[in-house]
Amino acid sequence: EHTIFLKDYAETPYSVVSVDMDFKIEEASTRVRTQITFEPRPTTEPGTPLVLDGDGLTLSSIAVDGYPVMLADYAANETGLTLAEPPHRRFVLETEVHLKPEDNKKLMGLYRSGGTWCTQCEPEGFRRITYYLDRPDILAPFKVRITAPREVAPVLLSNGNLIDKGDAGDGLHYALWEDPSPKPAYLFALVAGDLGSITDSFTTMGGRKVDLAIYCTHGKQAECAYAMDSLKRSMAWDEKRFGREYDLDVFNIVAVSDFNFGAMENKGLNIFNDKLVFALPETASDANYANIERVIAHEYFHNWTGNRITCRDWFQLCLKEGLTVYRDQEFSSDERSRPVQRIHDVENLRITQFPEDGGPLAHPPRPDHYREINNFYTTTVYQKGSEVVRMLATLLGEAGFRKGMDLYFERHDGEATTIEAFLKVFEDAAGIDLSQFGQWYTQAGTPQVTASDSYDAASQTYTLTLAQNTLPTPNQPEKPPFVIPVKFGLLGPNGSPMGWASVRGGTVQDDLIVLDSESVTLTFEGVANKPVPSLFRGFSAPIKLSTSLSQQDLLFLARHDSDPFNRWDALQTVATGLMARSATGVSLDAGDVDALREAIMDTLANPDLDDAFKALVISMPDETVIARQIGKDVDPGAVAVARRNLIRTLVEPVSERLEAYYGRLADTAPYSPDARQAGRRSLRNGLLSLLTAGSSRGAALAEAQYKDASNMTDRYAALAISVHNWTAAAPALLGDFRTRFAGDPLVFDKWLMASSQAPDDGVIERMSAVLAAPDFPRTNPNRLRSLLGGFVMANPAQFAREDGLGFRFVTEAAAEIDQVNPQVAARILTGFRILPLLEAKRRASGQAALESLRSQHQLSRNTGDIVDRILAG
Ligand code: BAL
Ligand code: ZN
Repeated sequence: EHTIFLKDYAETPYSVVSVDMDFKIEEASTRVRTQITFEPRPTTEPGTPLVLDGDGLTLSSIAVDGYPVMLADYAANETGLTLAEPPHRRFVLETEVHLKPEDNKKLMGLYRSGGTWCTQCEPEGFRRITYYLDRPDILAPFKVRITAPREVAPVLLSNGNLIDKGDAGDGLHYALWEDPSPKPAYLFALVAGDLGSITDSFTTMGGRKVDLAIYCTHGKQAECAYAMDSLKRSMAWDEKRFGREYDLDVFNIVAVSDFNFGAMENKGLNIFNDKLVFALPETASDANYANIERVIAHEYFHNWTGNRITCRDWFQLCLKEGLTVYRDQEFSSDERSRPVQRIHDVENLRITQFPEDGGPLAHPPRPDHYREINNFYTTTVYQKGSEVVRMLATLLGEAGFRKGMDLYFERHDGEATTIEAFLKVFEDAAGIDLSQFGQWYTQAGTPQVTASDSYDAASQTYTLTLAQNTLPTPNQPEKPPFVIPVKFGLLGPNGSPMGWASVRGGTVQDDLIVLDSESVTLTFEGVANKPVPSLFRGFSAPIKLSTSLSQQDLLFLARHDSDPFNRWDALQTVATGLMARSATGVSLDAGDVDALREAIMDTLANPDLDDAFKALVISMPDETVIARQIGKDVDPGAVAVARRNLIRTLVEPVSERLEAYYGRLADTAPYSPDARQAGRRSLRNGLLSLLTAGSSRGAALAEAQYKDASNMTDRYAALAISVHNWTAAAPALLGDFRTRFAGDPLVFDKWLMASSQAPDDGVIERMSAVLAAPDFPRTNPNRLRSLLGGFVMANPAQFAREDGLGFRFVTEAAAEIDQVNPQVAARILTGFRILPLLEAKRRASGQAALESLRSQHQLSRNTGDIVDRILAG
């Protein structure tokens, strides 16, 4: 099948000067008339054909400069439209097509969600609306006229500013939108429907008043307030932190229920998956609030990093995504707690990206080939892409990084550009060479860094050796060394920072070592006592660290390190190590477990630490992280058991103290989603989780909390904990939750998610029944992802059951979904990337399930690509 290579990039022979679109929306179909002004490039030979993209379009009419084109002079098929010999000058191509949005269940292009007409064009949806040069390096100003029945679609929106509107007779009305900034087609958007809204405004630092609106289903307005608040804070933050001001008079957001992505940054008209807009304390959790804030910010920040400066081609996706994730992480850090945000982001990276990077779907943040670009909206492009930007900021320092960013905005505003151009601004701003650093963008795989050290008391020298190694990934057998920034410190015997007189063997600048060769040995002189090293503070690089630190050293760091991230990480490393050992049949030393318990209890008792941080410290390592630590021949069932057993052993002797603490944290103030209150709730729920897993009274506490909860955070936590531990009350609580919130689709997602996490052997049968129910909304991505995505990614013990039932349940469901929405099906199947990690029998049954999916079904390109890569890996 057709593979696209980065090396084949070439400009189109024609550029687009401007685009005028005219949509006539009717119940049954939508007529799209498009006038595109083209111009041959100076180097284009006369007679060069114009080849436009089109996907599933049927051409009704075609004209050039107002004259119909003869049948012999063009060809239209399933993939596009070719004009054999366009004029060798500026000309206008006019085409007309008719679309059936109602039938569009791929949710790419123009479709209907709950009666509302809406669009999703990134990456290649615009070609499902009209014939076009549908690639990100074609930038043009757009004018869009929408005509629709006033009754069904009183709201008519597109990108940019509204310049005209009025009555169009026959019960119709129209709106004319103009977007003056040249943009790629993937940022096009249109919305038409009967929607409610909330409005507000923001005055930019330059004094311009911007009208803000969030549109939603009638009656949902009150649920949009937090999103609006987040938007205004995002706009202010981008001015303050990056000097970036908004550029249009309006900023509109529309919430829709059927959406493939989380949200989309269309110029001036963001379209959101409603789960990332709607929030009320009774139906949304603290995590939902934090996510809404983050994604509202993310899409807003794209206005500069993505829209004004966009990507030359889709290989450069992380130019906008990695950078924008970095920006949203920084925003959340500034709005909430920086250490807590960092820990969350790293946990997420380890749970999602490390498995991708270490498995058959591994690819660099800037890939060099693809079969299906939709399969590259990955955690590697997004989250690892952000880590790469963060390393740049670490290497350059805050001021140096800002200087480079300023140059980026100045030099590339209005362009479609590349990773190379991005790196060049930092090279120019700081006068450094980033060619080796650039390998982070082009090489896949998580580097393993090994640290070993020794201390010589007689000479008071401390020697630290750091070595890096990266295992081969698909198509990349050799991995030259990366540039790895190592933020570090040395701790003295009483836990305070320790200095040194001089250092030999490599460059150390303040608290930063740059590891840019296979290994480096640093000799620190004038070190008075044997230190404990704290390495990769703040997780200064996306690597896996192995050290020779004893459990005692790690727990020492957990108590004393001045870096909160490493305090957390040290404890997690100890817990992960114990669980991994126990899962592979090693019996644990009681003293080791006692020491871990003591460190946890000391952390909980520490008045200097905030609740959100303590909550992270007591949240035990994810099963995926433990499995990765084991590395091969994993039995996920044994991992789950080992995890549960260790928690039980940790909790039993201290359950009364934990329960008392849990009681003291009961909320007193009315609900607010702020970080402090949310932190308190997460600590309380963390304690509940420990108690339920490890004490006889936990199940009853969870049941009581479920019943008494006054907000979704506490109710859902109690439900999820009960299900995860499959307490006696769990089935009844699931039943209650479903009926209590019947009719709220976003809460139904929570129910699906919780249900899919059940550890008991009945879980697959129950999920099959839910999926097979005639009223299950089988075309809605959120519902499918909650049920199947939740199962595949977060219930490894049942997904990877020895009898293969979990695998087959997922492949059979995916085969059906693939007929309707290939993007969703492909995404769910990425869960099979764990196969190489599993013990032989499970691995074989997972492979068999994929083989049979491939041989028995005509798979979409999306799904075929994922299945082929996993089986080849
Ligand atoms: N551009 C697709 C959705 C997002 O990353 O914002
Ligand atoms: Zn994005």
